[in-house]
Amino acid sequence: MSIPYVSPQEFSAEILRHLKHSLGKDESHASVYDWRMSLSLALRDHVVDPWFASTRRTYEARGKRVYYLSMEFLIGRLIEDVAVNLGLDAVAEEALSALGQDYAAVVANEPDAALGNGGLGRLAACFMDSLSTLGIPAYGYGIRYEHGLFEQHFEDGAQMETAETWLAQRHAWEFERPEVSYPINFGGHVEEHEGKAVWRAGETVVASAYDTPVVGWQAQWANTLRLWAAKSTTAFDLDSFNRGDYMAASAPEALARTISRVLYPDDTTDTGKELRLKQEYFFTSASIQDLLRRFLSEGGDLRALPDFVAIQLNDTHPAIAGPELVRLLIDEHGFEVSQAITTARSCLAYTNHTLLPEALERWPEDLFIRVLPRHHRIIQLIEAAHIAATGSDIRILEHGEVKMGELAFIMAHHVNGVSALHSELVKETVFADLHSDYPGRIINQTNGITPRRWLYSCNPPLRELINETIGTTWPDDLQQLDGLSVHAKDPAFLDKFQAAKDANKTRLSNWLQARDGVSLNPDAMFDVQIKRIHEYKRQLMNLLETVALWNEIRENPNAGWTPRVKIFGGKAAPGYVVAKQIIHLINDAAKVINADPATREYLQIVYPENYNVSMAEILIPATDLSEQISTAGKEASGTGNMKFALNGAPTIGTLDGANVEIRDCVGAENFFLFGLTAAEVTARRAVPEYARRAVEASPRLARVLQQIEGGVFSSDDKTRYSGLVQGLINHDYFLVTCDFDSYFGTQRDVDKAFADKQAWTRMAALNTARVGWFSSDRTISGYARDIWKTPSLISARGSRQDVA
Ligand code: CJB
Repeated sequence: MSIPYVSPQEFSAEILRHLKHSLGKDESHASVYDWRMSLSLALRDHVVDPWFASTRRTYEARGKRVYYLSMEFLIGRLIEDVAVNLGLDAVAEEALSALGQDYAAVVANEPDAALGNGGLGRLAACFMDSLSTLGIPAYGYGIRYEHGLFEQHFEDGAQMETAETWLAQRHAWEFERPEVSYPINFGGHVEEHEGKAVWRAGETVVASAYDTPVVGWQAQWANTLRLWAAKSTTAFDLDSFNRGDYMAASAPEALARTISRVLYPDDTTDTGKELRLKQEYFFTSASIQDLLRRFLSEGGDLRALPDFVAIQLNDTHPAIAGPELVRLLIDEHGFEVSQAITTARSCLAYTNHTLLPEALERWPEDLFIRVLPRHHRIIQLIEAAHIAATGSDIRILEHGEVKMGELAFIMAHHVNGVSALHSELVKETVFADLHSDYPGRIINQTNGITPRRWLYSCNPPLRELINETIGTTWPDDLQQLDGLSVHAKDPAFLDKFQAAKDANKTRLSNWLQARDGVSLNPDAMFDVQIKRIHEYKRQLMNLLETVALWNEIRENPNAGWTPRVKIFGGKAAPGYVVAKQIIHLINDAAKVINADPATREYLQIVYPENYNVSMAEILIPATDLSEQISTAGKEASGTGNMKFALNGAPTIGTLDGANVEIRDCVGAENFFLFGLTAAEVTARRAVPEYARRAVEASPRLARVLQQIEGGVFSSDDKTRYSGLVQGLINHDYFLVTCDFDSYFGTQRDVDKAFADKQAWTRMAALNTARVGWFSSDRTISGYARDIWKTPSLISARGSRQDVA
């Protein structure tokens, strides 16, 4: 399907039509919000035709659909994303300018849809973009949280959280589907009637659908992101109202809505909370009911379900999909137990995103029975079938817990890790026994990122340079970037590459100046670590290195230091005490170090509040050095690492997650490697007092720790960081102390490399040229080929394959 041409004049008229008829505003009274809504609605209009055409084609094809179940979709803003995929980005900008509006300001008025915590949620959003770009019929299923990830503020350097309110305004992109709703049951008990189980639920809420079309590159295809909102079966209790009890009158609605009210803000450890289990079951059950209804409405025979339905579980959060599908097949469609389990398994696949033991969900069995009594019985049947088939020792129900990792694994036909190293570690560690029970089930699909958002949209100067150098067909065939490699020898090309980077650095500087009143030295190296704050991601090690560098610059101010701006960004889970201390320490250190006239020229720390997807889009293109410094074996993949490399920022990093594959692609000479390997990390942990020994062996580190512990950065509360420092010396599970010297030394190699401007730019350009493989189009093609067996319904750009 080709995109119909729309002139800027026509598009202006469409915006004005929405301003008048959808917003009810006169031009002379329109606010930036009104313009933003009108622009969004005008763009959305153009998505509808490709969306309908894709749906029609999917029905005609009678093929398989992918259902991507995810608790999180970290979407960010959509205006530019949609405009770019429709090919209307320049037109939209011109149209708004002609109406006297500042396009950038209108775009920036859109709140981020922050329905996710971090990498896992952002991956789901990139996957939606790629599924549409590749023309694979797919639905994303998730929760329409009223409040997305909290907003972060700093008070005297400490993180404070306030509720995020993206839905306080109308969400421009969605279509409410009041007719698409399903009852979701909780609690109660299970009765037996003539050998048949009957679940008498204690409580029922309604899942109500909201659809957002997701249009792919050049509008060749559009899929649906269907998010569920929880509503009450009885909207209002009139009896209570008539008695004057107004609170009780609205209680049913308020209680039901609690389920989709707020995103849990902890990305790894929030298990054991009843509401979280209810959220998981709520959206999973609604999604399974919905896909079954669709299948049956097309006249499908449920025994053939796996030929038409591929359900991907994004982590264990939707792992209840297995028992739920089995329950529906047995209780509502008369399947035998073993037939139901086999059928369900043939539909289901599970992606593991972490080896952190605390992230593998486990529910107290009594809580689980209370909330999902029928599913508990089904899980017993699944476990029995698994033991009968394999003779395995592995249980799903054990020590009074329901283990969702084991459940997801046993009910999936494939389990995938998210980088080559991670997938191997999945086989060797968390799922070693199940791997031997089911050899071949674990496979790898290395993560990827959408180049439309993470290069084309967020980095206009580099986009234009690439277009003029290798042509314009790279955004859906990212390996074409390899064509830049030959130009990396050409000084004229490198000058332009550097000019693009400088323009992005200026844009970031202006943005920070306007937002926070912070000025940056544009000649300094922008050294950036942005991600959730976690001990394993080792923001603390970065800070310790910064303090050590500060010490050394003070002592030897004329040693020709490479100026650096250390930029941090990220949120800590509100209950994660150590992570919040690390944030506080970074801010405290920033205050002291930034005020030091002796080092100001060379070292600055910046930590903008409330890091989110939109901030990443400004920071990443402006970055010179990408910090990917997790303890080896702990970061499953990382995806920020890919975004930085793609935007021409070499990495300083460990051999962890996808860093390993990035380094293989860009070449060891274009990557700053340091630190222990995953195997060495394991070995080091067996050495008694390894942290204390590391500190004793490093006077540089010992001094920094003394400074922090002694209150150099916390003169108002000198003992504020004693727990943090003692924790490092006595435990240091993430081996900050052991990797510190290697990290510090490698940073000095970075200093030297950065000083040779042209060599650095060459390295940066080669990073861009060589990471085309990390497109999420490649990742999704891998899932489609190895797991889902779903063909693309687009044959080539500009025309769709005739599959009818
Ligand atoms: N990840 O963001 C999360 N949340 C979790 O609960 C578990 C893992 C991250 O997923 C990303 C996407 O696969 C990975 O790149 C990242 O390493 C991992 O921490």
